[in-house]
Amino acid sequence: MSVVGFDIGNLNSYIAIAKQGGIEVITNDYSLHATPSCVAFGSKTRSMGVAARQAVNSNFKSTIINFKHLIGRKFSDPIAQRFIPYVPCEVVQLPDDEIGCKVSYLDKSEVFTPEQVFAALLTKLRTIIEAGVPEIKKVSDCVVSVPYYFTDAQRRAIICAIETAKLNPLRVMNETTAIALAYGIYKQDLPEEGAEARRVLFLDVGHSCTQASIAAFNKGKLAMLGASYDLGVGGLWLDDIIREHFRQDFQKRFSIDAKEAPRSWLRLLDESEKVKKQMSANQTPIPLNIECFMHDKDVSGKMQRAEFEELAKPVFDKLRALLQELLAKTKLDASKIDEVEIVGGSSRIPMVKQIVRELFGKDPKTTMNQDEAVVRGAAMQCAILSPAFRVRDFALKDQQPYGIRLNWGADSGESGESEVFAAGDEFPFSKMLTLYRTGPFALAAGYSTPEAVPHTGKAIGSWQVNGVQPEADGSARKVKVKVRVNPNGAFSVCSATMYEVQTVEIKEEKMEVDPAPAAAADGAAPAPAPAEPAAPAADEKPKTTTKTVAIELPIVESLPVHVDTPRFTKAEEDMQRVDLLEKKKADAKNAVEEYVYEMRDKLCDQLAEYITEADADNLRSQLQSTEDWLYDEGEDCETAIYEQRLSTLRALGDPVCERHKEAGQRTGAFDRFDTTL
Ligand code: ATP
Ligand code: MG
Ligand code: K
Repeated sequence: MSVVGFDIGNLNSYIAIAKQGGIEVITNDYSLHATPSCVAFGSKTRSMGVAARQAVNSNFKSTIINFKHLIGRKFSDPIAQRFIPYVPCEVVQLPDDEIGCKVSYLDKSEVFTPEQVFAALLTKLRTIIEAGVPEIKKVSDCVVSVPYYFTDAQRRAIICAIETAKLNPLRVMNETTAIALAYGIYKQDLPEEGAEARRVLFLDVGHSCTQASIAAFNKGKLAMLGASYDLGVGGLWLDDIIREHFRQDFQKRFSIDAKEAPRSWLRLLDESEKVKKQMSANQTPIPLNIECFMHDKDVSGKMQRAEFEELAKPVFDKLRALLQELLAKTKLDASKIDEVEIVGGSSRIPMVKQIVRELFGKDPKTTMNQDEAVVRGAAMQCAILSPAFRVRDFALKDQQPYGIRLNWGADSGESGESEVFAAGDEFPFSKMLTLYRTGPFALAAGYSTPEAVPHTGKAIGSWQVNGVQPEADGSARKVKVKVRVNPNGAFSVCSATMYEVQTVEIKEEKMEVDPAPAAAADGAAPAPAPAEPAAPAADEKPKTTTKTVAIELPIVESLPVHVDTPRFTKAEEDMQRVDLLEKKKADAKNAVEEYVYEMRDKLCDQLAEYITEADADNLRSQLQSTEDWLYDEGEDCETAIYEQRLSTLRALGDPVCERHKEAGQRTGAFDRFDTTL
């Protein structure tokens, strides 16, 4: 059983697992905690994470980064459009305005949706765990975090991606809430229940976005009080500002426009990021040098913190504004905030700390691991939900980012509309709604304040409720509709119940008939035939009464999200098969290579006295020809051919090794014999 948390950042992803001793953030195949959120396709296989990101320059057109905000969005969505220029491969508009990442894979042009790309990255993360954590053979149960402002469509698209990667999402959790949970669960000094809560503001300054939230803590519980965000504040936008500065600088000094060459343009963004990071620790000018940048020209430049802060002022102003917005939203004065904890890679920037000091009159705290706070919270949530773990009780009250309105048309009764959930309402939560209808009807859900939702999809979905019939006299019938925001933050109409009043004969004088629907005596859900008029008995008139029977109505759901999980799953399986075959081949080739080098060394050394000169010459020449072959036609062969090569060499070499080993064992035996004497 796996208890895993994933934080898929726009730049870097993190994995944490729960162990009996606590939460552990694990390292990847390159011994790093951060795995770049990068997926690349190639002519033989695909690669994800570090390998994919390192090879971006040579595989530019088939590499995907910055895709987090493309998931669950339409191509024409302004936010999708804002991120598309930062995706190296071509991003195309598919039918229905869907987004496609066009790459070359297995020497064919292929298009993958952002959900598929996300699934590929998750597949990589799961392999990292399965290959690196001995006690986890197979990852299934997990919690994946998302920005708190993600809409219904985005959350559903993320779930599709998780399922495509054959993982079981115990929950899709808000990043803000994950940070608060990671903060609160181990704190021993939280105010007692009933005492004034400790209010902590968490500021997560990431790569693509910044989120701020306030949570109230008491012993054993936390409640989210509010959150704000800005998709224009983050490391990427700062890198972009630095890059633009160097672009103009290079135009003047080197007469080149870096924007004209996509590879150079991306390289300059990466170099700008390096300069930015160094400026966080130094006030002195930071040099930038790139050899062979464009048109064979070397370029150089420099930047200093003060200059950067001036250029990036618009971004820092937005950071101030989002913090002020949060205080206004929660109606809390800065003095009411007990602590400000800063996390996220960009919280290392001195100006971020300065802004916190300026607004809150105190130093920000950095007691949490800046890079791991989100993933630790996600893994902790998974532990709480998993039957495999006993976690101390900790109650968590999360908030919905948007109000949700439900409306119904005039087709079978009066039309109407109601705000079923308000922004800031607690979730998960269910509510009941009573309608009077004469026939089937449709319900449509959308956001109460569409302008506050950073998504072009303002419709959440529609639900057709069938099976409604009018009362015998043609009047409308009472229908109760249950609506719910589930633990993943997704809305749905989850049930509709019609009530039918039936006349029934009283068989036993004393029997009480409970008219409450939930207590319907027979407990049968399907509609029984309307009670027939009671047949008059021979001597006395039978007594009748009425009872209400609850009838579950069939609902047809239609959502604006077009994710084809079965098709994605099939494609993902096929790609995994190719990856696996390719890996086997690479392993087989490696084995041949290793054997060649190992035997060559040993022949000059420990094996020399166990082989005749002539045999050694023969083996050496076989090793040489195999090595030549590996660099020539053996560069890329079927697995079986490598295996064949290896066994040919082994037929010559292994007996020598065997003789050497036996000799060693003989001496070993004597040694032991000697010491026991
Ligand atoms: P997001 O939260 O937007 O999805 P993410 O979680 O991948 O993205 P983080 O890992 O929190 O983002 O932060 C990455 C950003 O932090 C990058 O832009 C990186 O350049 C920046 N960063 C990391 N270290 C420093 C530093 N020392 N100084 C300035 N910026 C830094
Ligand atoms: Mg992040
Ligand atoms: K548990």
